[in-house]
Amino acid sequence: MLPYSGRDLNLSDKKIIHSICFMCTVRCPIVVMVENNDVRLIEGNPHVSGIEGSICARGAAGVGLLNDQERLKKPLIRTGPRGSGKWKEATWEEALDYIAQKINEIKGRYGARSIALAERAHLNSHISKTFVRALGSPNYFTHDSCCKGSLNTAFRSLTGYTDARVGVDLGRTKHVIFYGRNIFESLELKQVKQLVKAMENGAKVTYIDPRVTITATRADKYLMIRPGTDLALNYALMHVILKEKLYDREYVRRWVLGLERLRDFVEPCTPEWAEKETGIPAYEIVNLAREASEASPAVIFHYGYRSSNYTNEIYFRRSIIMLNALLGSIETPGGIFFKKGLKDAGKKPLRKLTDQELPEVKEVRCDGVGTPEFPLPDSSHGVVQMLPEAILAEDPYPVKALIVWRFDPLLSIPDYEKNMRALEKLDLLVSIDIQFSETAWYSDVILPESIYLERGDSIQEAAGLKPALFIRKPAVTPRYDTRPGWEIMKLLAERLGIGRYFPYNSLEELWNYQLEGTGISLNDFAEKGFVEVIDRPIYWDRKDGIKLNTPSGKIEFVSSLLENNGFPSFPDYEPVSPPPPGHFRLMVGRMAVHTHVSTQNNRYLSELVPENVLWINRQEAERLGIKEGQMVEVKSHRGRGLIRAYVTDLIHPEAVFMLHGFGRNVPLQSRCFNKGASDTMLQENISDLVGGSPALQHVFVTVKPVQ
Ligand SMILES: Nc1nc2c(c(=O)[nH]1)N[C@H]1C(S)=C(S)[C@@H](COP(=O)(O)OP(=O)(O)OC[C@H]3O[C@@H](n4cnc5c(=O)[nH]c(N)nc54)[C@H](O)[C@@H]3O)O[C@H]1N2
Ligand SMILES: Nc1nc2c(c(=O)[nH]1)N[C@H]1C(S)=C(S)[C@@H](COP(=O)(O)OP(=O)(O)OC[C@H]3O[C@@H](n4cnc5c(=O)[nH]c(N)nc54)[C@H](O)[C@@H]3O)O[C@H]1N2
Ligand code: SF4
Ligand SMILES: [Mo]
Repeated sequence: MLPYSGRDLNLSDKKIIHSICFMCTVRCPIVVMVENNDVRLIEGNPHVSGIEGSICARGAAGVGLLNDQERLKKPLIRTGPRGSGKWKEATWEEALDYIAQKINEIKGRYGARSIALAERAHLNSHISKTFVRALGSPNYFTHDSCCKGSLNTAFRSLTGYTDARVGVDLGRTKHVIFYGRNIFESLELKQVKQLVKAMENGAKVTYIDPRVTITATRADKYLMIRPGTDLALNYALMHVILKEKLYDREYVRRWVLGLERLRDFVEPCTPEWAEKETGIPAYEIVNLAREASEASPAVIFHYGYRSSNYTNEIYFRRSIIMLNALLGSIETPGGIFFKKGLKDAGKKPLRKLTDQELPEVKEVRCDGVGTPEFPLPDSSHGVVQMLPEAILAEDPYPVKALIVWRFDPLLSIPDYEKNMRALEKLDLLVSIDIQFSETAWYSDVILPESIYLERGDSIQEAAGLKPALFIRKPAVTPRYDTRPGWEIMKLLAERLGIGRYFPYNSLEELWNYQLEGTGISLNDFAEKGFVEVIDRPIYWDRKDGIKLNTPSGKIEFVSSLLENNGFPSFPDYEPVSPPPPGHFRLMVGRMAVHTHVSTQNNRYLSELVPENVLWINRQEAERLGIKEGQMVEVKSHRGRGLIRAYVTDLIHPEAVFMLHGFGRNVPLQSRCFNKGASDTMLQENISDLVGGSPALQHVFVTVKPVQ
């Protein structure tokens, strides 16, 4: 008997396909049950340890995407003004020829550097990177900066590795401290399951957030913090840990550079000082430091996922990683670990198109990353929220063509109005999407990609304690005139004279290209949909074998990356300013049944959560005469929105909160059109200029009842 819960489905012509979910980027392994070329059920891959059949609501709702009449069905070329919704249906040849001709014109006039591509990093990113390099442009962008750019830089400044190289061993932890890492709503399925297991085994959870989230309600200890003051809390925790000698002296002596500088720096940061800043009682701070150290080294100060809240984000994220280092929890079971790839398991890594010899691109990036003014953000991702600024200012040069692939910059870069002005300056805007994103709606050409259930993608090398390979396979044939992205890129490249960098003619050829020399073949995926390359976790020896990638070979509290580029390792603490009278800080986030800006029009998910609401503290609401469920106007100096109030005691009085992704303007997305308000319309495009993330929660708003 098959171990699938769908086994009892009475399917004639039954097929079970192992694949990878793409309702969000977490990429959980799934099985898709197919009957007569239609998807009947999707569930988690039961063979994968830590997943064991689980799927989240969004993963199951992938079924709703497949036969959706509001999907993109054919290539479209715009015929009316931007946003007028006037399109001409085109063949693939017409649409691709049109784009190639425009790109060639723009290249001739402004140079290859004026062509940019922005995408949500995905399994085919080695293909899009190759495309941009082969064209001769430096301007390849991912979403990374908007999500976790400052965390990436923080990790590089301490360990020499990006955050992508790091994981948390929640399953074996004894105590985990989350700072607004709302793990039970902003999901990573495997991690949620690991955490639940650890909690059943007695692990403690401390949750810190100005808002009582679902994760807060599951925690052993919830601490309501004043928005934007977590750094003060961490400095006080370090103060207590150092003063009471709670740190792991042997580990710190071997692996940490700069303890004395830290000690001097946090000396004045007493728990009483932090209490005034954060609103968390001093005794709670002392207790937390002591309890965390009792659990060490199986303790995790969770460094977060989205790290794009405030302008000092890099220093906050650094402080979290330093707390782990002080308690010796880096590279240990139940703590934080460095992910190992195929190479660490003694195998040859997957081959990427970017391994080819590609033309060297010497131009500076249009976002300034890599120049002395903006040296630290990761140039392999760029800083995408600087793109609208660069387009508008034509500084350092004009950017005239933008291709977006699986990314919606209009909604995912703060300040909608400014983004719109930037897009209007482009001579060519192309969206590769599966539905009318907000950006697609204003594009010149829309290329419809087949959805993940209809297509395969490049094989995934999943690094971890036990590296493994996963594969996304088509489960059904495409419903409409759509194509997979890897094919779209190749077809476009051929028209631009760079086809030779895409040496595949089919999905199988692409897969075999990747697998070459690894000793692994496509057949190895047949039974379970993945290939394990090792059966035991790989840890580096904590006594002497941690391969840190910093110049000193240590965890650099005093950071050569920062200081060699003119930034301090320990800048003076600057308090975030409280909102001016009559204003609130606008906080944003996600919840369990929606993905960013992708799922608001999904037929099942839009039924579950059709709009967003504005969380507002009860006393503040009463003062403003706002009643539960009433429509309110939220206004910032950048824009406004109308939304229903959710009046509650469960949020700090300085803040209001809304889900990201609502307040949509595309009429052809009828299930979410005009529902709720958009955070992007209210936010200001301000960044952490050291780490690279936008400060999405920098903005203050007013709230008033409507009518
Ligand atoms: N204002 C504001 N901005 C934010 C955030 C916020 O909270 N507020 N959050 C930030 C964070 S953490 C992140 S990660 C980013 C995410 O930013 P985005 O990547 O822009 O958001 P997503 O919703 O993940 O996906 C964007 C687009 O991908 C399309 N898509 C989905 N599946 C496919 C597919 O298979 N193929 C193709 N071609 N397209 C597909 C969707 O239809 C959607 O239009 O946004 C960041 N920006
Ligand atoms: N269901 C679902 N799951 C997802 C995603 C999704 O779209 N949907 N997206 C994935 C992605 S790309 C990301 S980046 C992650 C995001 O995962 P998280 O970073 O865990 O989640 P967010 O929803 O962005 O929520 C941020 C939380 O921070 C709190 N917060 C705001 N200000 C402060 C502050 O000053 N201090 C503290 N301590 N807390 C504060 C907010 O109240 C909110 O609860 O989720 C991932 N998982
Ligand atoms: S968390 Fe949910 S939506 Fe995201 S990949 Fe996993 S099952 Fe799919
Ligand atoms: Mo994210």
